[in-house]
Amino acid sequence: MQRILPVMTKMDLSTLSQKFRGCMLGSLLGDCLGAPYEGDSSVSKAVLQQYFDKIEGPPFKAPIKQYTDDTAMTKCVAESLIDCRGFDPQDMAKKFVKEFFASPRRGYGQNVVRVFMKLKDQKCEDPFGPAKEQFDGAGSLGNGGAMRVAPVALFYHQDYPALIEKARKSALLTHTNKLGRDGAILQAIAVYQGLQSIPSEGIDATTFIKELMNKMHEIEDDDYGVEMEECRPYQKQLSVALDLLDADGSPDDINTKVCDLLGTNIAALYSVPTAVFCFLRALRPIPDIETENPFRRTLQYAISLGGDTDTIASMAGAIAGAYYGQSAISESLQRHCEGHAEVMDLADRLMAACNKP
Ligand code: F2R
Ligand code: MG
Ligand code: MG
Repeated sequence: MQRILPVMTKMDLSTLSQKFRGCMLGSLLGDCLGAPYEGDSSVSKAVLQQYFDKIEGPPFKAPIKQYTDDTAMTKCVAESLIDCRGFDPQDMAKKFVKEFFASPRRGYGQNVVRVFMKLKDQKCEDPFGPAKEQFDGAGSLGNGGAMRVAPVALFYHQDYPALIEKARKSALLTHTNKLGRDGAILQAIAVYQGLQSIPSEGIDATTFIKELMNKMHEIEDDDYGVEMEECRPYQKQLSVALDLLDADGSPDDINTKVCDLLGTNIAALYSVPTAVFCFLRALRPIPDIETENPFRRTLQYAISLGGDTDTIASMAGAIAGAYYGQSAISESLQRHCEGHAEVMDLADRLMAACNKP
């Protein structure tokens, strides 16, 4: 495979720490700030502008925005990687179950709850078993594996083959359908690429997507064992994203195409490439989104598309945070999100754990 991005040179620890925190906070903020709009068909850019301005403005004291299943599960993934110094399926499954039964009203996917119940009944003896039975054996194609995968990408950022393998296995605890599982792998690779890239050097959006397509080519061809166009759904969606980044037309027309072609729903295939697109589109100004801050622009744009707003903003936020680092994330936005201090602490412990010999 031809490499487009330079191979990661060793980053100094303070930059890496900023990026770990940025990624975890980005994931949290996208979830908390996007959750109030989840399920809306579209969200007015003017309303969102006010919403973000108020939350970011120092005089405004709003109630804390609650996180949802996206963060509840991301925290479990991070805790498990830290406690076990790597991926341990049984431990991770136990943490999912404990978290769900302690706090079940976090807006979990309707069907994944059945996996937690079965896991609880069998005390996580066979952590991969219950997920295989979902949807009459077809497995879930939802974005639940992707929405929580960021800590895996952080933990294994020095070992790309392990990153892919552990992203796949962590998804299989709940999502065995190829689309659900490969969506998690794509999101993990996008976070990895964000982490590798240096903001002062900039990102070329085309290069970023082509690199993702190259990497997904290996994953998808491996899945199907044949070289067929229709067997590369994620590569196809990424090429749509590439076209949309350069598309001519009014902002409304382009947004309609983004929603129609890339999608904003709960399926991984119609939300993970959308999150990647949001991150890349927000590298430059977007009409009707008034902020100089490209991290905030990423979240505001992702939420404006409507649909699965918490999850798409959370995934886009994780990629953006891994790229820009914590210093790009307004403290006021952070303070308005439930669990921000805890998530930052998890980022620090995750980094310490993965750097231990
Ligand atoms: N559940 C939600 N949002 C619903 C509204 C929440 C509301 N705000 C509230 O508070 O009550 N959001 C969360 O769910 C998504 C992640 O879901 P996950 O973990 O993938 O769950 P699941 O159950 O496996 O799949 C979700 C749905 O996708 C459809 N589906 C999946 N696989 C399918 C298959 N093979 N065939 C047919 N349909 C399939 C089903 O409708 C599943 O219920 C995130 O958005 C998170 O925020
Ligand atoms: Mg959610
Ligand atoms: Mg959601």
